[in-house]
Amino acid sequence: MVNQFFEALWQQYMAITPQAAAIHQLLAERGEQPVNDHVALRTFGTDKLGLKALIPLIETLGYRVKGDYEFTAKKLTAVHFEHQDDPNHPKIFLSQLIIESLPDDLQAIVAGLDAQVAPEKTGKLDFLFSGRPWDLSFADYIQLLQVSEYAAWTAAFGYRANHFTVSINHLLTFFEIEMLNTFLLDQGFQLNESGGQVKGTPEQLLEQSSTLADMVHVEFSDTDHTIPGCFYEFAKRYPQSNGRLYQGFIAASADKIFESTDNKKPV
Ligand code: OOG
Ligand code: NI
Repeated sequence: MVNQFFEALWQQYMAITPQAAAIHQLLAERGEQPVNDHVALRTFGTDKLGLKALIPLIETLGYRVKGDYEFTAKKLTAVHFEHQDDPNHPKIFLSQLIIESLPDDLQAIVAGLDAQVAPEKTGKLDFLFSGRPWDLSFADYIQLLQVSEYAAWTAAFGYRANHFTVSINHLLTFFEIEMLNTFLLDQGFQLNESGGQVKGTPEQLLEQSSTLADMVHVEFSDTDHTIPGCFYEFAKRYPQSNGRLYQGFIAASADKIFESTDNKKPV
């Protein structure tokens, strides 16, 4: 069931993220078999769609919440999950936008999206890879974008992984994150430079980098546009004093990873 869940998310992600297949291919040519460290999903913090509503879905897979995070400037909160029986299953990072912190006009847009979701839909696991469950106009997308890039992305793409993450610990031919970054840049991929190419330090037990999101053609209810979609992340974890690799996330780094979808202007 867990594997099927990640396979569904992966197929959905690959369909709009050509760089993911390209990076996989390049790694495979070096004899690598990438292992996924985690995926991240986004949502609106309403009663129907917020963390409280979605956490139980992920728990049905045997996952448990292991950490919570707050991003004050971006008006987000988040949790991360680890699998209770099998630590080799990828972790899941789930964040939500605090709706009450938005200006009234944007709260009204989000309420309009939320109202389009039948309550019974959010009770099933496949909701998490169902894509966008509402109609959205480009005008509303732009209005959200002016205040919260996260709100605009979530409105446009809905329920899907916004990134998968290559575990550098499992790579055979890359040891340092800088080495992988150089390889990706040489191959023509663009990296998220917010907070520097490498986010986090060995002392924090987690180093991360990410590409900039691929641009995706999206059908809005009024006109079609091409906007930033999903990206790829790379993570290297370090052992804790008990010898086990650190499994959490670093809020200051995550804050910058969010900006991997804030790269290019819609066209
Ligand atoms: C999640 C950003 C945080 C990480 O690895 O720190 C994250 C997002 O962009 O939705 O994935
Ligand atoms: Ni991530």
